[in-house]
Amino acid sequence: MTSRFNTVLSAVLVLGCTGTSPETEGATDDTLPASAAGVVFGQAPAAAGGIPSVVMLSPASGEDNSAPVFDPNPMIDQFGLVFSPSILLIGMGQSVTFTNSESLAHNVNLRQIATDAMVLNVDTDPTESAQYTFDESGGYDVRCDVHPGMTAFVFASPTPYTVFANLDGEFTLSDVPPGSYTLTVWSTDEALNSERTVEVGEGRTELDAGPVS
Ligand SMILES: [Cu+2]
Repeated sequence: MTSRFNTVLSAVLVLGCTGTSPETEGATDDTLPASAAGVVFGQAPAAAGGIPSVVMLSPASGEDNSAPVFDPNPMIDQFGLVFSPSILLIGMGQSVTFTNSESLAHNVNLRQIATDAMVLNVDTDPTESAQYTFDESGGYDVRCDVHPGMTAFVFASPTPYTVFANLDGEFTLSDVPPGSYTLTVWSTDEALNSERTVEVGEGRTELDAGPVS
């Protein structure tokens, strides 16, 4: 049994060497990065209720997940009777500061969409601010109870490889290291959510991010 195992192992090693030597020769230019990051693009569902789809790539277990793509100090200001920005992408666990830069009394009413739970409801008088830490991933509606027209949207993602699609559903995500990922698409219309395993290569990779049929 042992000798037969060794024979098989040797054959694999020989095949491995034969298969990799041309690539090794081609990679001798040391000006090239060891692993060129890829660009991922494709078509996700169109916006639902004015909220764009969120496209997330979660690295397979053991992969580095520390790419610093989110604003380290995310803020939403209240000025001119609007929240600005009106949509905000953050990393799960980040704190968002809600500021009020005008001489009107506002309020921040934050609702977690998945649970329909109100997680923050504070008055923000002129020059005051409020803060909330998004320990749970997902989408959140932001409203001002004083001014019903004031709305915003926050998405807290568990992975740095995350982007809002445009209103038509088109998305592009840059600087993604090649490898295996779970592609998750989130929409306020739950019927459009999907999850699938994908491979990201060097260069450009087109991914189908539509509903799984
Ligand atoms: Cu207001």
